[in-house]
Amino acid sequence: TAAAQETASGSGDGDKKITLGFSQVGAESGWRTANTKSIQESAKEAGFDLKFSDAQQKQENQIKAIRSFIQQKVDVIAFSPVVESGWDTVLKEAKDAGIPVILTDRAVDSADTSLYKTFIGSDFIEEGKKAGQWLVDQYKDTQEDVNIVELQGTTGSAPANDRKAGFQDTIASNPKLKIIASQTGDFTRAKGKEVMQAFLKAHKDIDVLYAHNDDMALGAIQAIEAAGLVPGKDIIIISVDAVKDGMQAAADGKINFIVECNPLLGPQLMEAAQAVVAGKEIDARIVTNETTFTSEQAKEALPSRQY
Ligand code: GZL
Repeated sequence: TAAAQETASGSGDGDKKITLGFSQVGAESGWRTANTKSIQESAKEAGFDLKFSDAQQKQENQIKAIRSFIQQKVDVIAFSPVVESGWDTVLKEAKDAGIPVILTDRAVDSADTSLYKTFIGSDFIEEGKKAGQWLVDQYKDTQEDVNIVELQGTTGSAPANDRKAGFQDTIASNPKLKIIASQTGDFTRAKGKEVMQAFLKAHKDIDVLYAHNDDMALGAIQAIEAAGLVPGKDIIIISVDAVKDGMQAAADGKINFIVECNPLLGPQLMEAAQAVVAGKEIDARIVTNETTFTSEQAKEALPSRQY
């Protein structure tokens, strides 16, 4: 592999430059932009040769990129799988080529966990539960039904599946909390706005929006305001990510509660890559640290946010 060859950099002390092939989902959201920046900056700092590919949210492009990394005999492959299923064949090809694979951000549903060394990312079920618990607490004394609409992330993706499951399981403790409509906004502002417009046309009595990411929530806010309603007041909004634009909307009272999803996975990825190339054992699961913000807390935290 590339690590076996002396580096052309003439470093002289024989240390081998690690070549990392990374396949990114796309550039669909503020979260993704921050995640890409973290990976590119961390690779540079670690002195890696980074081969980076953007799949424009298409699984076939990620599979093509992984096959190309195998052809180039990179030392280690990492990727954020756009959807959970359909990876076993290409991951087996990487394993047969003796190239370790690291999952970041999103997980795969392969039964064979020997196909990758570790998964570095958030616990999305936990994120859904945090969102649901805040809503349960807000409405614990309600006598009326609370009508909720949900903007789901990319269909088939781990964050969409798990944020939905975690939220649903948690609000089930109060049967007055009802999800009256749920549809994918594909994690983008444009789609979030479009689907929220449709929700507003179909339902005159929406009390709460649960958006699986800030970009869809921000798109939905445009639709809510265009309908003459006040986001954060007429419709309570819960979102996930806590990227700068989302935190600004929260500080402005347009989003009422944000569950943080930390995109800064670069340093942990480089550390894990170094370890697997050196043949060291690493934890099979590395969970990212993250918290939650009310509007007040968002206002306080905003000045120190990195992304
Ligand atoms: C979550 C990540 C999701 C973000 C979205 O780890 O996969 O994808 O929540 C992004 O903003 O598009």
